[in-house]
Amino acid sequence: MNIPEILIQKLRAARHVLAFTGAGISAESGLATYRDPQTGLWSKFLPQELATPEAFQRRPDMIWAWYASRRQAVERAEPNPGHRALVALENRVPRLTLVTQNVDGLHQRAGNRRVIELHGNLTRTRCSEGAHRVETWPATEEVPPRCPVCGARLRPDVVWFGETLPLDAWEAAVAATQDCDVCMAIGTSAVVRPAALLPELAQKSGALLVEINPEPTPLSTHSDVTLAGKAGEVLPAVVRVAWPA
Ligand code: BJW
Repeated sequence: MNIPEILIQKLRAARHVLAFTGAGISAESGLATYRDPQTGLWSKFLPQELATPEAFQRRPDMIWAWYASRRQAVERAEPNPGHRALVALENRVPRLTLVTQNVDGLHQRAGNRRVIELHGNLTRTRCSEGAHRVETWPATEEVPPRCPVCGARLRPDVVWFGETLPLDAWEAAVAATQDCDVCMAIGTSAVVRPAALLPELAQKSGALLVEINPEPTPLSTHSDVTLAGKAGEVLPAVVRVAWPA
């Protein structure tokens, strides 16, 4: 893999790198992306029937069960070389901000210390009314179980379509776009807003915009560097070339 010299030089000199990740980085851990043809979740299921608050109102039992099966897949999955390369990067640069759209927690399990989750985390549960997180609840036959505090239904702690992103996470992500020297968009189709705006915001603030993805996306035409390949192969190569052992 040819890693352009401009990227190597910018990474070595960077004070602050923003890594913005999507489902593609976890594909090599065996987790389905959303929009890849044939294998993506949204090629098999309709998002409006599974990932909206209205769908949860209509069929809370079905949606709870769907997320329970995805939680099992996430718990069986392991971080891959792409996740681990971002840990190595965090140890090399003065500051790494890792902003993820992923809900699988694999960056944290790989060892990244500070991860900003824009779309929540499906291993966590929260109350559907009060928004407070819930760790445990009394055993019950009811699906979904009820919040032990207020009795409302429990739901996965993820952001569905039409819901707003957690404000603190969004503000921290936008702040990083204004300060970073290099922004790497990794394994995202860059179509879900407002998250997809972040790489362009970073580029407008002067950062070098780098895309890592085997397929073209709306970002590809205006990225400064495009590395067409799998995150689990490209990211370790970038770190290896920038900081040879
Ligand atoms: C590899 C690889 C390998 C493969 N290595 N790469 C403006 C215009 C139009 C619509 C909107 C708009 N503003 C807002 C909207 C509505 C909506 C939206 O964006 N819709 C568009 C899709 C049309 N946005 C929202 O509703 C958001 N909320 C919001 O805007 O609030 C304000 C508001 C409130 C009320 C009314 C109106 C506005 C919320 C978005 C929530 C997204 N939630 C999900 C589900 C999470 C829970 C769950 O998992 O079930 O988040 S959807 C799904 O998409 C998930 C992801 O985080 C997100 C992004 O997907 P991602 O990560 O990019 O994955 P893919 O599959 O799309 O791409 C994978 C990529 O990897 C591909 O490119 C592959 O090539 C690549 N790849 N293998 C590297 N090995």
